[in-house]
Amino acid sequence: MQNVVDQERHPDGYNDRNPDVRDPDFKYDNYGNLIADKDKEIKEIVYNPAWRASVRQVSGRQAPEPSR
Ligand SMILES: [Ca+2]
Repeated sequence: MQNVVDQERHPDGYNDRNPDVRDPDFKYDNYGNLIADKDKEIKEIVYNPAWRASVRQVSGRQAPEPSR
C-alpha cells in the first residue's frame, strides 16, 4: 500500500495528514517493514534486531516504544 486518501474527512475518521496522492504516505524497507508514515507524521521507524520498533515523528520528539 502506498497511499490512503480520506475523501470523507470526518473528524472521527482516518487522519489523512498527507492528502497528496502523488506523494506516497508509506515507505517500507527491503523486508516489507513500515519505516515511515506521512499520514501519522512518522518520519522514521527503526527496528532493533528483535524487530521491536522505535518511532521518530516529524516534530522530532521520540515516541515511547510500544509495550509488549
Ligand atoms: Ca494520505
